[in-house]
Amino acid sequence: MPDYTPRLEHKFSFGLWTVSNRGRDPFGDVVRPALAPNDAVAMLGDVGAWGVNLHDNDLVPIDATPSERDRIVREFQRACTAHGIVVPMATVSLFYDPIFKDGAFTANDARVRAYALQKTMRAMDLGAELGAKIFVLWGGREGTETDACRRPDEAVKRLREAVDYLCEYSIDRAYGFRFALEAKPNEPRGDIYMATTGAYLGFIPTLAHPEMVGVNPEVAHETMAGLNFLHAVAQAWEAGKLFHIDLNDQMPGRYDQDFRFGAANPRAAFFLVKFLEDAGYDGPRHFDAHAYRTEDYEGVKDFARGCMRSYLILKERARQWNADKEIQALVKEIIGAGADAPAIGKYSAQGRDTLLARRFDRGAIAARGLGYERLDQLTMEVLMGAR
Ligand code: GLT
Ligand code: MN
Ligand code: MN
Repeated sequence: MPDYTPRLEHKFSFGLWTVSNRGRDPFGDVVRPALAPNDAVAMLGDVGAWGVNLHDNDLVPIDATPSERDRIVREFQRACTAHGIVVPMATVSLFYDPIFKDGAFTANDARVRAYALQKTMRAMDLGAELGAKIFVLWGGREGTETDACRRPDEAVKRLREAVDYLCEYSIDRAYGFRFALEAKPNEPRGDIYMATTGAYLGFIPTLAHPEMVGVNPEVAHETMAGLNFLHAVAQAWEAGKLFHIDLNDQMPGRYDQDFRFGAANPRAAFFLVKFLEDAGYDGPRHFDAHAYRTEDYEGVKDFARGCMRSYLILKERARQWNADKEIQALVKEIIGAGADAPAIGKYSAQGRDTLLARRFDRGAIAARGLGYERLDQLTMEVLMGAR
């Protein structure tokens, strides 16, 4: 029987806001009592997680005095040490306080934009103090209900100015942060700028320090946009930009569900885990999800354990898939097709002439069945435990 026990080397992390989620939604109030940050850390230690991530105000109230802040941080550090939990990532809430009702870095009021930068710099101070090396920026309110309010290209310019400024701050303070930008198509705004991971991958090369900035794709967000999450992750990975990842689950076309990892689409989750493991991704496996509103804190633990266990089960299934002789023979056949084709490679006059002179038997090539039905069925049988 494979061992599905989470271990530190798996780098499983949870946002403080995930296990402390109290089940409030737009139609109903909280269903669970408040969970203090230090108790959340104890819970994470108990279920076998490796890390905890946080927004500034998940830990320090927005109106805390400097001495209150320092005491809270000290006690939190003590709790992390006591429960063997690290803080790999920090972020900033630029969406909860009413001041951000028109966005933060892209807001029309210059005071809001300046305050957003100040708040983020302080959140970076906090993250650095806790040992975080990744800083996530999720622009939850960087968007619109009406495009009459600003030109969308102006929003892009403001966002660039803000990220450039924050990179300089990280360099100035020698924090060594890598920024991970997180896309979402909509909710809580009618439309959010930078709706997809692909949009951020296009934005990053326009920054002053593109090497410091990558992405934090989230399963639910790409799925809300009706996209294939794995493809976004793979493109980010190939570009060297997969700095962080938010694992959860989501049915397409619904509100932002943030379900337990693997709960809605285990097939997509399988291909994702297989990709991350095959590629050698060694960053945090962060679960940005929360328990059903039906649960008490025992149910929250079931939720957290379930995220990690499903990841490890899918990892084991991926190993089986890679070791399955019938599957591998099929894959070899598929990938080896057309071995006599002229090599493409780098453009040259000789290669050009060979390619232009080649006659292709279109009919014969097209007539060949590819065997993907069999391959997919075998994949599903591995996934369903029938092999
Ligand atoms: C919020 C959001 C998440 C982001 C978090 C980071 S906060 O819960 O729904 O997707 O990753 O700001
Ligand atoms: Mn997220
Ligand atoms: Mn989400």
